[in-house]
Amino acid sequence: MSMFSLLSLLLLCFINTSINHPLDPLSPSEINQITHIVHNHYSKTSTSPSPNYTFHYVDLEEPEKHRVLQWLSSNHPTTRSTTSPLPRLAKAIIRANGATHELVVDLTDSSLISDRVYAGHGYPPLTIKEMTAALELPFKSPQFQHSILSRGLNLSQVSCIPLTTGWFGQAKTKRAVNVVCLYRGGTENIFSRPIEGITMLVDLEAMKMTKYFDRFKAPLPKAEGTRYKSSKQDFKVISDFRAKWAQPKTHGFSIDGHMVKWANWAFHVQFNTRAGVIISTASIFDSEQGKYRSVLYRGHASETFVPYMDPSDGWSFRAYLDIGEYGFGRTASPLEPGLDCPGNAVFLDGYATGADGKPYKIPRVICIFERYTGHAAWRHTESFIKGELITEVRPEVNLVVRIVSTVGNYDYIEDWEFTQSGTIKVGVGLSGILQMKATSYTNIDQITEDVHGTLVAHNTLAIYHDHFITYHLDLDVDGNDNSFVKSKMKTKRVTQPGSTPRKSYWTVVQETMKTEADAKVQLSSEPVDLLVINPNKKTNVGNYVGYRLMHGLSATSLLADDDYPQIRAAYSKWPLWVTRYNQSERWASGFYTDQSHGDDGLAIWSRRNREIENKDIVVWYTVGFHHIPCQEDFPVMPTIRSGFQLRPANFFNHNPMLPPLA
Ligand SMILES: *[C@@H]1O[C@H](CO)[C@@H](O)[C@H](O)[C@H]1NC(C)=O
Ligand SMILES: *[C@@H]1O[C@H](CO)[C@@H](O)[C@H](O)[C@H]1NC(C)=O
Ligand SMILES: *[C@@H]1O[C@H](CO)[C@@H](O)[C@H](O)[C@H]1NC(C)=O
Ligand SMILES: [Cu+2]
Repeated sequence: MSMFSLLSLLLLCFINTSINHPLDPLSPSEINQITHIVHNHYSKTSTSPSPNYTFHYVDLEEPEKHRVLQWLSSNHPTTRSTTSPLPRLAKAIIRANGATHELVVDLTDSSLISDRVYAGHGYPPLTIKEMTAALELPFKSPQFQHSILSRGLNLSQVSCIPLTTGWFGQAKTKRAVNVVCLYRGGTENIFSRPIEGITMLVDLEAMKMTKYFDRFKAPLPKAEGTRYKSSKQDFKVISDFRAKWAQPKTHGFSIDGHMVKWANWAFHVQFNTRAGVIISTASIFDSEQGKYRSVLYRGHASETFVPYMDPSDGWSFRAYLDIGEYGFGRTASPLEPGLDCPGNAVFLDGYATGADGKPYKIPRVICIFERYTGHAAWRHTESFIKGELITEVRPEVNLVVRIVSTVGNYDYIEDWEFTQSGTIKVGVGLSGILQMKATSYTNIDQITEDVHGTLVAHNTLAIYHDHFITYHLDLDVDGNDNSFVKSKMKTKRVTQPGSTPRKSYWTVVQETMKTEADAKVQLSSEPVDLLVINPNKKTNVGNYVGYRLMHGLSATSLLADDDYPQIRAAYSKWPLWVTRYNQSERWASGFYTDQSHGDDGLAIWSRRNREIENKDIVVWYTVGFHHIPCQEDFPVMPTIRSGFQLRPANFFNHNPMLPPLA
């Protein structure tokens, strides 16, 4: 046996022995197995030989949290041993004969556990297959052909896009999608050339165009000045950058299956078709206690709400719940090595399920790399010691887990960044192309009405809108039972004159939130420190161990409470909520988001007003942007970033980057 094959054999053994974490995403063979179970079930119960059903959603049905934690404690990253395997279940949402079926299957013995018809409001996400089919319909429509020709346009240059319809108070809804069209004609920037005035409604069950509107004509914005595709000249810059961002060949983290270990951190990374990336069972090694301590049981983007502010025909329905309607994972694209992530990043593939139940791969969908931030992790210069000048600096190197989801025109760059000081920084960058509306205006001097946007180029309005990205943060700070504490800083006046030359100071007034209703927080100008503490654990000097939530841009929705998009995303009026842990409460706008009526979701769950003190709790934080477009956002947007941090606050006895106290 040659050295090479011996090595590859060893490598194979290593791969085979990697632990299957109970939260590992479904593998392609498991997806095939699910499809097989479902197919067997329906071929038994249906008389039709050709199965008439489509897969809209397939996901792991996670084991209960306490069982995952049990598994974790006996399969510790440092001391792995075998325990009895946990059940491996999956959930499939199927549409069959006009009904939504929820199926749960057991992958260990290939059996069907249940098949329940969902009778509530809302629908599962649209399949790529049906969206593609819907976009073919205009080209077969004589009305559409006429509309295009009457605008003097070439049908071969038209691209259409599927836009979810939302819900506007109808008692009964049908699965449908709005189709609007854009023009290429010399540019790849189709979103900058909307063919205004035409909107089509496609019934997705019948796969028929049921409504056709050609309301008005507006000039087609020009192709000039809209291109962003790299030219030969740019290629040199890009390849130079690629070479420079190669970073060292070696890196300081290890990945075993989906478990990542880096510095003092250990966590699980999961690709998910709905959330994009999910970080689970994140714990940090405490060198003083000689053990891993839990921080975050699970964290992921739960929903995004993107309402546009143009109430006119063809635009009023544009208020998207991207994660529930399209999925942050399904819209994620392969990352570019050396450009999206450094050359030495580790790339993970993701697997999704097609409408036909077949698995398909999204290659390089997640990347993991060390970021040399250029900041100091800590430093000090000491010059007040006679005869000595001490300078100690520790450069900051963090670990980043990245995914990019492109939902139509917008690109969301999501980072989960771990620091050696125990912080988890969650960042979201927005780039891509604005949603634009064609107009006859070429200069704002001509405009006397409210056009609901900014004129960013001749004949081109970029409509006002918001981005609310809501995160599900199931913190387990050093254990399950936690409390949410608001610390307010209050200005105090000195009451005893003469005791001090000072007139005022501030002090901290802590308030522990008792119920869910208490824990809806507005982040106004009033300073507030937001803490999740474990009231059952104290540091060496008696402080409760905790993690602090440091917020970034926290804009909240300005729509009226009774406006339909707002009803469906009612939670967006507060940037921060805390709820009692419940395994099925994960999606802020409810599980069935397409055409939802707002009767499921964070705002509804919170109304139960459960107790949250010293309980297993979940924090929901929304990164919010009001977007008033400007000309620099055209033709492609420079990235705008925000996010938040989960930072230890009395979690450790001292700076965790220093060795244990002597
Ligand atoms: C397939 O399902 C659709 C509705 O989802 C129904 O209209 C159609 O009749 C079904 N076809 C067969 C062959 O069962
Ligand atoms: C329409 O576009 C096609 C493909 O680019 C081209 O061959 C054709 O000449 C165009 N027709 C007109 C009328 O511009
Ligand atoms: C968990 O949440 C679901 C959905 O909100 C609800 O139906 C169920 O009653 C909850 N379970 C408990 C134990 O509260
Ligand atoms: Cu925007």
